[in-house]
Amino acid sequence: MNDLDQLVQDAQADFERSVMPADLENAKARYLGKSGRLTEQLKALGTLSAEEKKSRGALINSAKQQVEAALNARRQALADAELEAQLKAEALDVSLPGRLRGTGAVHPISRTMERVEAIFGSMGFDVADGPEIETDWYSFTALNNPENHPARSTKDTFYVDMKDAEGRWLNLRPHTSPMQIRYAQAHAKKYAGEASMPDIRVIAPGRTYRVDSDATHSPMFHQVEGLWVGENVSFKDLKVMYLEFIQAFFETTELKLRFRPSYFPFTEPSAEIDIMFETGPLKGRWLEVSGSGQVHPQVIRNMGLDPERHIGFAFGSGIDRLAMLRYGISDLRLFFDGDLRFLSQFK
Ligand code: 2NM
Repeated sequence: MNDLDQLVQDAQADFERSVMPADLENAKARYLGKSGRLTEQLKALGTLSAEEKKSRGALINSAKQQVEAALNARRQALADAELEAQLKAEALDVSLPGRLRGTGAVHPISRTMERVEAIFGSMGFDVADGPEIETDWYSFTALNNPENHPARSTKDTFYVDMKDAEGRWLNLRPHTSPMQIRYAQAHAKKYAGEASMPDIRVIAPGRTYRVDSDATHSPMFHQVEGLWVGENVSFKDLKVMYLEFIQAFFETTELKLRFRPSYFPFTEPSAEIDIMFETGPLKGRWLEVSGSGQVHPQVIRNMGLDPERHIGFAFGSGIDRLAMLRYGISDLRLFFDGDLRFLSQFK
């Protein structure tokens, strides 16, 4: 084998060994670069006679063409391999089933709220909602709370850094009663001067706020309050109506209701409502589910009504507690943690 054949063979082997494009370019330089082996051969031509130059030149040219051909072939092979790898990495199997978008669910508190609204709706109650940031008058004064009542303190109630028209700090409503007052006022105004007024029958569900936080208290919680005021509404109506509600809510008639004397500034007399299941996992224990009472004459007056003529009752229940009882949940905080392992059980 002559020296040029050997050179071509070396170049071909060198190129073949190059795996990365940069290796190949380095290999190329060893043959075709400024001081590459082929270039050196061409430079050496200068020392030959014209006759020898011609024949040797032809041989070198042929070798150069073979080296360049090998180089181009290898370049193409590397480019092909790279494209192949890229296509493989980006492979898309169009026959795979699509990824489904997860279906959401209504939060258990919202579901409970909707349930409560549907039941009271079926009994002729309107549903009212309104501001969560309230004035001192609606949250406390209208509800017959004395000036120095502890509920007004910052230990119990959240305040907003803004004052109302009377110069008193706005609060995050600690109950939905302000909405009952607003609703009753609007109703009284609408029928003012008329010979008679239809009964006020309304529930106010919604978010409420108190400075309190543990397994059974959340600083933001949910309440539903109910109000029924007319010319001939009695405690008996409250009892019948609440029994109807609680039986519908828990989908059982196998429970007992108990009214236990209590105190609220806005009702007189006042009572706690307890229930006891006669069957099921909660069987045999009295459970407090609501506060209630006959609306205090001063509160009736604050609604814009005459307590000599209008009388009624009100109640307030914790929606979160009703939801806990209904779904068997022991820690209230689960409702507000946003943990999908908990929430997706309510689909
Ligand atoms: C309760 C307990 C008893 C109540 C009173 C009123 C209003 F607007 F008539 F004054 N609304 N809700 C009430 C009565 C709330 O919650 C424990």
